Amino acid sequence: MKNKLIGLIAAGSVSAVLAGCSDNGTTEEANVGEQLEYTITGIEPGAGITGQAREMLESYDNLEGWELQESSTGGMMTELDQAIQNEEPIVVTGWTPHWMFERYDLKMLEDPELAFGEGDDIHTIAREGLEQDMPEAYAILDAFEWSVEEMQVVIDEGQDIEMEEAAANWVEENQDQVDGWLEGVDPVDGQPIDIISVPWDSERASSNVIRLALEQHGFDVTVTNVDPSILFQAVGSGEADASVAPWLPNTHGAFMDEYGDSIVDLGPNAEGTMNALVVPAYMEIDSIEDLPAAE
Ligand code: PBE
Repeated sequence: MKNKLIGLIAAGSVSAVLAGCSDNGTTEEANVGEQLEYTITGIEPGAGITGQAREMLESYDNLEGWELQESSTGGMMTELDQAIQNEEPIVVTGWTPHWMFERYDLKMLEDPELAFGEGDDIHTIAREGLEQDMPEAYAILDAFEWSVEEMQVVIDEGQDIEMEEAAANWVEENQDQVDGWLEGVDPVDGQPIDIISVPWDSERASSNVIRLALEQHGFDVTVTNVDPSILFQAVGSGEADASVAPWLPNTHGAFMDEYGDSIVDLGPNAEGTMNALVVPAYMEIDSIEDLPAAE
C-alpha cells in the first residue's frame, strides 16, 4: 500500500514538472484558487479527518482564507464525480483504503507539515474488564488481523452488493484465515456482544467480518455505527464491548487522548491507512503548499 501511495505521488510530480514549463504557472495556480472558491470539499463534521483538515487550515500559511466545506462522504463523492466528469479542479479530504482510488485517477497532495500524520493503523479496542468477563470474545478480537488490501476487496465488492454479503463472501473464501482467529478458543452459546463502529465503508467491511467470525463461534453480535467521538465514549464507559474501527495514532488520536485511560488497546488489526488532501491527477499541483493563498 505504501508503495502504491508513493506511486500516486510520483505520478503527480511528473505531470507537474511538464506543466511547470508554462511561464504563467503562478496565474494558473491563482485561478485554481478562484475556481475552487478557496474551498476544500470535506466529509462529516464528526470524522477524524475533518478535525485534521481543520487543523491543517491553521498550520499552512498559504491556506489562510481557505474554507473546509463539511458535508457527508456521499456528498463529497458526488462532487468529486461531477468535477471529474467536467475536468474541473476539486480538492477533497480523501483516504485509503477507499474505492475512490480504484474508480478515479487521483493523487494525494504532499503534506510537509504532516497535518494528516504519516499514516495510521486500524486498531482493535476493548472496554476495561472484557478480558475477564468475556475471555473468549477477547481472545478472538485480539487475534483478528488482516490487511488493508483484503479490506479493500470487501469495500470494492460492497459497492455492487450489500456490505454484509460482501463480508460473508470474503469470510467464505478465507475461512482458513478466520479459523486462525478462532483457534484454541472455546465456542460460546449465544453470549451477547456489542461491537461499536463508524459508518464508513472500510469499517462497515471490517465490522461485518469480525461479526461473522464471532457468530461462527456462537456469539450473538450487535454492531452499532456511530460518530468516532461517541465510539470512544461508549467503549470508555463500558457501554460497548469493543471496536475494530479506530485509526491510530493520528485520525482518532484526539479521542484516544480523551478516553484512552479507560480503554484497552489490543493493537493493529490492519496496517497502513492514509489520509490526505486528494485531487484529480489532471490538476497541476502536488503539495498542499501549492494551493494559492486567497487574495
Ligand atoms: N475516515 C474513514 C474516518 C475513519 C475511517 C478516515 C473517513 C475518519 O476520518 O474518522
